[in-house]
Amino acid sequence: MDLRINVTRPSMPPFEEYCEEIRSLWDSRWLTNMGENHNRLEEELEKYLSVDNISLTVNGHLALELALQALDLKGEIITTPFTFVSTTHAIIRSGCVPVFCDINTDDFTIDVTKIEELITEKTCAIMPVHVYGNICDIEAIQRIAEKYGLKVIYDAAHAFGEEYKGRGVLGYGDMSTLSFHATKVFHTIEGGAICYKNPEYRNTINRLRNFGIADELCVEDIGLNAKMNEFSAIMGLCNLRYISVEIEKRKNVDAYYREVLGDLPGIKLRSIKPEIKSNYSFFPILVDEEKCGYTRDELCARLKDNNIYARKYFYPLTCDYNCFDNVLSSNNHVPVARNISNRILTLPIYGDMTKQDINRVCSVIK
Ligand code: T4K
Repeated sequence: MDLRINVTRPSMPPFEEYCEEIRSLWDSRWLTNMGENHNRLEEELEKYLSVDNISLTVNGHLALELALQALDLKGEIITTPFTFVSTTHAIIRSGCVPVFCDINTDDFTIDVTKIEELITEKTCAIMPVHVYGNICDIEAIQRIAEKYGLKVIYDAAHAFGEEYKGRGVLGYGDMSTLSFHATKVFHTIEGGAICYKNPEYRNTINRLRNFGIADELCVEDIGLNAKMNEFSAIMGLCNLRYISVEIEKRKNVDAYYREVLGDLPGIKLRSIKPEIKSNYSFFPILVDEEKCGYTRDELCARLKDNNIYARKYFYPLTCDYNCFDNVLSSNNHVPVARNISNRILTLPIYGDMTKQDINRVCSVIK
């Protein structure tokens, strides 16, 4: 049997480089709670991502929860169910109610033409998701948010380093949250961040991620523990040195997949709009059973038989998970999201993926 190919494979800095960087921790014994490397990573990321403010967190999920808490949101939040369950969890765990909007057929992000009909007097925010690094229609979302006085928090877990019309996407909306999980283009093993324009949020977010502690005698908010530790921060500092190379390698993988799969009947590749600079974090395909003679599930199973682990990101839709049975209304009208979710398959993609690996995946599909 050929070696297993997973949907992704974390990039790693050279072993010696990471070891050399963590050596200082044995002297300083400062391992977490906003250490030197944590603060350095915040500074370097602000520069690399061209964002005004960034606060690191222990993961992407808590970045979402902290963003919602820092903005003190109460009420309904318009979002999409075509996402990782974290987005929906964060809204509900923050005491808000997700209202599901349908998505676009071409880029799987929120369909901005359907947002306004979902707005009620209880709506407080929109939480769109830059799915797979496809960028939402940020200009239309901004117009709607301004018209109705709504906050915008982008779940930008997949959108590290992406640009829209030459500008970093993380500068849009009130806040954008990132995931630095091991499976992401840029990772800190586990980690995440909140990016925001308004510097006034900095104290609140940084206090909230540290139990709400203002000083030794004063706990100002009911916060939590969402601090990134020094080992993770150092992994981030090391990975950041190689991020351009990693994205370039992924671009080549993406291009080769397109070359081999481009004309295959029944397999639709997503297009990346010319105004977007992508990070090539996922390689989704849509399977059209009528044209190719097999279903997405059959293809996924066949790949697995060949030791290739593609993933059905995002199936089921988050609104269909049974943990939400008693929490969410069941009459969500999201036909496009449902159709895409039933046909989507994300193929393996990572910087070190060889042409031989890609040929193996494509030959099963063919
Ligand atoms: N919002 C969105 C839109 C998200 O997609 C995510 C996370 C979040 C919010 C929350 O961010 P975090 O709190 O996670 O930072 C994976 C990731 O764990 C998750 O971060 C990611 N999205 C989601 C799309 O994918 P699973 O449950 O599919 O992970 P798992 O363990 O099945 O791993 C996927 C593949 O990666 C495996 O086939 C093998 C490979 N892998 C995985 C790990 C952990 C490795 O090669 N090495 C590893 O260390 O969720």
